[in-house]
Amino acid sequence: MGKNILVTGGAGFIGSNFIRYILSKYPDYKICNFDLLTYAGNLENLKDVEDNPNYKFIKGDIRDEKLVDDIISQEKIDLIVHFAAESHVDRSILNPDDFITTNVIGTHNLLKSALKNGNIRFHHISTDEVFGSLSPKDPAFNENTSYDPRSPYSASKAASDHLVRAYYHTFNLPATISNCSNNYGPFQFPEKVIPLFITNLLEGKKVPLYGDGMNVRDWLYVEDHAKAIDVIIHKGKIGETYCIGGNSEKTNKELTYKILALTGKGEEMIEFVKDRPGHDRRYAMDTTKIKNELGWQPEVSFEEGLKKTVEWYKNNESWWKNVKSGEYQKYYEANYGNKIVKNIS
Ligand code: NAD
Ligand code: TDX
Repeated sequence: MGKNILVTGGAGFIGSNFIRYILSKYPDYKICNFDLLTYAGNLENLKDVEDNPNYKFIKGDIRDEKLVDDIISQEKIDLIVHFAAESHVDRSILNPDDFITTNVIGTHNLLKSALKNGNIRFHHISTDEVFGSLSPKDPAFNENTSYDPRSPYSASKAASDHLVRAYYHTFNLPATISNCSNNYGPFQFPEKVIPLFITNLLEGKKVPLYGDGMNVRDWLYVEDHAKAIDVIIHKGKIGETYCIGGNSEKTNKELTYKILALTGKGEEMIEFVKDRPGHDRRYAMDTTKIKNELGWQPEVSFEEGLKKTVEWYKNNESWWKNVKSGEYQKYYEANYGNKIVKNIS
């Protein structure tokens, strides 16, 4: 039997890659993409699927409780995959308000509506950042690591994770959570370090490396994340959390040198800048549980993924130039405004 999936935040980086993956793998699944189109939402990310009869886009805000409820009931949704969030740490330092309303209250609206409309299966997309910061020799985070968020972004994501668990334990909502490490790949907004550095270098600009450049992140190619979510929504155990990661820890300096090599630039393009306040030193994920219980592991190595990503940005200059100039925000008006299938009152 096919599924009728509500994807929130599907016009963003990971959500759009997930939608493309699911539509091509499951021809009998329907996807309703519900997204506010904030600065991070871009319908150009889904140009190739917008005419697919199994795909529908609805513009709206997960903070709008009535709209969320109307869509979930009218679209006869039987699975919610919840990506929508404010996702950039630096923005959460400058202005945390939207992080609290979208990530916490928006998630709560979805949970309430999932419960009310027949206890709908709910998968919540979260991050490794909820676990805090590791020292160089600490063991990697796993599903039993205590929460210790340290930025407004990670604190808001932690709060949303707690609410999902509360709805499972208190109301038996059939929910799962995944906490994933840093993603990279096509269609990532060039505020995040990898696309920012690639596009800066392609434009002949310097790259701003924070602090001493020795902070460590674990990198996962975005399609591997989509595959992990696919196994969790099909085989994951209700009430469980799964840690997802690339087993690929790199210092930011190491990462920068790799990007310099792939773009043919030298180290004079690095500019060391003031550190991010509260900058988490290291993230790392232990992915034993999802590997042993669900048979998932990353397929794309960091070297291969980064090479593909640099190639993608080289070949899709108009996409990122539109994003950097702000032009992309006109795409919805020009191409999509009258294509919304249903107006929800
Ligand atoms: P993104 O910023 O690229 O996309 C977020 C999407 O959510 C955008 O399309 C935006 O328009 C939409 N959105 C924001 N506020 C909304 C609202 N109030 N109502 C409806 N839609 C709204 O983010 P991403 O990098 O694709 O991340 C997706 C999810 O994955 C987030 O929950 C994030 O916390 C999580 N995550 C991201 C990473 C990463 O490395 N990018 C890693 C682990 C987890
Ligand atoms: O200009 C920069 N210079 C720099 O040195 C930027 C934007 C970042 N950095 C550093 C900070 C981090 O150590 O690079 C590292 C990665 O930074 P981001 O791309 O901002 O990602 P991060 O803060 O690690 O958070 C990301 O991973 C987990 C996503 O943005 C989150 O949504 C996700 O939950």
